[in-house]
Amino acid sequence: MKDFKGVYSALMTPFNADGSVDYAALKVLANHCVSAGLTGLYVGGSTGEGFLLTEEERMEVFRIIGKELSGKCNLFAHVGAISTDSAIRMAKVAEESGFDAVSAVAPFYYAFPLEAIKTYYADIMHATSLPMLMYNFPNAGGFNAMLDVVRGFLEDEKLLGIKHTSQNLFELEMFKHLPRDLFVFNGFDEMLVAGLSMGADGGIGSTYNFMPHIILDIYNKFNAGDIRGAQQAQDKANRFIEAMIPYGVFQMEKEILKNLGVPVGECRKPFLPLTKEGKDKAKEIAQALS
Ligand code: MN9
Repeated sequence: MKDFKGVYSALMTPFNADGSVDYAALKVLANHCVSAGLTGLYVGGSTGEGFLLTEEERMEVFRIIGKELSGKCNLFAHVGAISTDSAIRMAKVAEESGFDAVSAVAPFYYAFPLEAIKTYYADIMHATSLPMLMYNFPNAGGFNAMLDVVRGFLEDEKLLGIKHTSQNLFELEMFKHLPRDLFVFNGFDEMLVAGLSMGADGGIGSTYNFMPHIILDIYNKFNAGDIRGAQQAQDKANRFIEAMIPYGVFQMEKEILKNLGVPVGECRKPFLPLTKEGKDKAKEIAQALS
């Protein structure tokens, strides 16, 4: 099994002014993340506005990223959907495009029972040759029992690990200490040092798009045993994140990238456009970063 340890940007999806996906900017942003030294990309997830794209757009994003970067960095394709068949169609495109693994949130909206959710994962995992990184994000889908799902797949070679987007770091540690070595990634950027210290193998995050150097600093210092240094780098990252939250994290990330010379357009509706104060704050953050 390939070593997936490391730090991955939850890649944003750039849009043109008319609202269509800007595939040219997508390539630029992906290369910007990889050339900064990140381990790879997590494509089409929450940050990628995956649920605001059509299935065909999600597939096209995989094709373009695969063609551009397959074999050059680690690539995760988020194929999660309410419909198992839709997730499988996207997983097949991710496989054809050269991705290393698929990932999926639990199906949401209908409050499916645990057995249905386990079957959803089994169906996706066995539809392609790619391993599965289960995406645990209880705040978004309301599903709180990913540990029970994972326990049902401990014998299954296709289970790769978990993307843990939750403040519950006791649970992160429990994923890490199952009787099977799984890759566990920290999902809330503002808690990366804490996640690493509870055993995470790395992180996947949205702010990695615009501050990869600070994230790498946290990760490298932590791994070198410089915990104080890692905390200081985390503190630096967190002052930016704290300033962004009131205006909308994704809208701010896109505006910061624009100010850094990597234009990616705005977020898709129903995300609101950034206010004037948000734009000013984004400019300030970009200046502080350059
Ligand atoms: O993919 C992102 N999760 C969500 C990870 O946006 C739900 C994080 O990177 C957050 O955006 C970030 C700010 O809270 O930690």
